[in-house]
Amino acid sequence: MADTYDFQTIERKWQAYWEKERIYRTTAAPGQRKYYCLEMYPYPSGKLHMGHVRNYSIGDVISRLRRMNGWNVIHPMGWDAFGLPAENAAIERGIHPARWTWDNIATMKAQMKQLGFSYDWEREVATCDPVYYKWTQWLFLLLYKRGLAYRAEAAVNWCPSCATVLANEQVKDGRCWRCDALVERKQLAQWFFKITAYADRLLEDLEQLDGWPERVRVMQKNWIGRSDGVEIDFRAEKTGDLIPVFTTRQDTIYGVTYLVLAPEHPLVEKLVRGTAYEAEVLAFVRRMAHLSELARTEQEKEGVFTGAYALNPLNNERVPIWIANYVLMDYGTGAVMGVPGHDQRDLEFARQYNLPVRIVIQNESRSLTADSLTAAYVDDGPMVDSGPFTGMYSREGRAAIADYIEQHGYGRKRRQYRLRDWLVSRQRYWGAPIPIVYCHACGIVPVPEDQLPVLLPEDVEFKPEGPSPLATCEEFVNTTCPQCGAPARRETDTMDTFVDSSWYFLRYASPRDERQPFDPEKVKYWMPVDQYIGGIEHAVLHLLYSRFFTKVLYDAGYVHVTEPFQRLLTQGMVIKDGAKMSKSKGNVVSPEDIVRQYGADTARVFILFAAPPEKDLDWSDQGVQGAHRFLNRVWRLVD
Ligand code: ANZ
Ligand code: ZN
Repeated sequence: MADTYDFQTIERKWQAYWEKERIYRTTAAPGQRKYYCLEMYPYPSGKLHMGHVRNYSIGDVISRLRRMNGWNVIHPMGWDAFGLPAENAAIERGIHPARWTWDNIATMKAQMKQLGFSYDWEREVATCDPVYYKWTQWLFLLLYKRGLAYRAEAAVNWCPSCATVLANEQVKDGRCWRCDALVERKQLAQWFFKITAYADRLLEDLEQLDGWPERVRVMQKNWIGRSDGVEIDFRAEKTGDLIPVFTTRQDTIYGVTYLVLAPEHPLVEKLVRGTAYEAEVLAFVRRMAHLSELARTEQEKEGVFTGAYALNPLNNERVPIWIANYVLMDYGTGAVMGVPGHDQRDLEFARQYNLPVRIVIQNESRSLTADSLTAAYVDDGPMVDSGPFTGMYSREGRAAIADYIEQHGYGRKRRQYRLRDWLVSRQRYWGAPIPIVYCHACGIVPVPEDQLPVLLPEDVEFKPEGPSPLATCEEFVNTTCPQCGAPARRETDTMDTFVDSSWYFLRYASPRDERQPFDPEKVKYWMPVDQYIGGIEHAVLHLLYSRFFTKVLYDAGYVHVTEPFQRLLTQGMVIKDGAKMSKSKGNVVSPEDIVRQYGADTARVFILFAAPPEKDLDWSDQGVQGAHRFLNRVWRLVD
């Protein structure tokens, strides 16, 4: 009897057998209970890292258990294959993005097979494959037809290092999610998906998702950021223009001591035109125009007085109008009422510029005075110095003042969201071309469905700077208008790769279908995903976008579910020496080495037993050896 088992021979033998017998192949079997186990597909970056191994080991063990319990389990895998790194490889090393991507896919697929994951490889998809992105383009057209895709000029997030725009969800603390560069603001015409039309449903349906971690639900809720408040019409004293402000704290209206407009507010120019304040105000506006939202709101509060005044509709009081960095144009109305007694940002601003502070809500346990106030009092309490509302409790005051304002025509109740429409165009080559043509006579013309896919031309030039290779590829750009036949130009932006991943879980149901994105009958059998497993970093990106797409497809009658993922497991990180295992930290343990030295089962057993799946896992070489010894003991016992 040997005392260590020959894992190499065993693994090779059985993996070959599984492949030959196609034992992980699944087919829809109406009547048999199904289980859809899905792990987030990887970006084909080159090699699997330990984070992948953990994610996929968890999914694999769930799939295997379900199969053993008699469920018809679909367990597919694919590739999130469009994206910038491929393009950078082309620029830096002269390898075509397609070549680079497909090579990486081959390597990573071989690694997955070595690890013994039980995927049905016959369902494999790669989003960069024309047979896949044809349907991504079809979905773009579906959204366009339904009024959910539109082109607009807007101040957008621009990553100077990736040389492309980003969606709001892709800006983390003012930086690019991919490369960490500071994001700038630019005024550009771009394509958007109207995810805001689904804000209420995306919010309300979170309640059904009781198989999701509470943390992710809270993150989505905050990201959608619904708030109920009032828009109150102040009036500019000289020009007579209405200045609506959005507030959730109308109970503090008697505490307003100034008004603040965002630097881009359309009234700013008119208010200062021809006055002594004009030059200084416009200089401030110009300076702010270049700063990102983060740079503006995280910096010290800064502003200038416009010289103009506005009237508070409730008490006719005259308050100065300022502009400041901390008010954003794209939230609410781009104007706020300054209440330094009860809003911290306003208090900081008021102290800086010597604006009056007024207490209109009292702290019941400790009486507040305006002069000694060091932190704004933001809680509820009895209202003071508030005209006819004095003595009311602020919570009731909010409702009473909102009604009063509507009754007197001083404003209106309003629901406001933080969520913005999803910016989906990217000025890059390696993505699905947006299927749109611009014609002089017809304007924006969608490419007819029977002309899909709009193929990415292969023979283009990759340069480190300047416009995307598509924009300079004449054969691609020049086309004819599908409507009138006149010479026309193609859209040269490609789609955000998050569009590709917003529907891949549906494509797995019928991955080779050439007539439709997915077979509704198959989707009916397999969907929803019963268990989804992936990283928390997608809490408001992929997971929100996929929910949005599913709802659109539901409304269009293509799917029967309104939510794609029944249960979600967000696995913890793999940590080594106190830091996340990553190339940049130089603390990487390669899955290949572990497999070579100890075998796939050791790698998987260690990863599954070293920590509960949701918790971070501390990598330990002794732990790996321990797992290996344990497997040997099992083997000896059975042998
Ligand atoms: C007066 C006030 C008094 C406020 C007070 C708060 C406390 P949420 O809950 O996130 O919707 N606000 C409105 N528009 C803004 C903008 N464009 N840029 C920056 N701040 C803006 O927040 C609503 C509150 O955010 C509003 O209520 C407004 O400040 C501010 F004691 O109005 B409040
Ligand atoms: Zn970037």
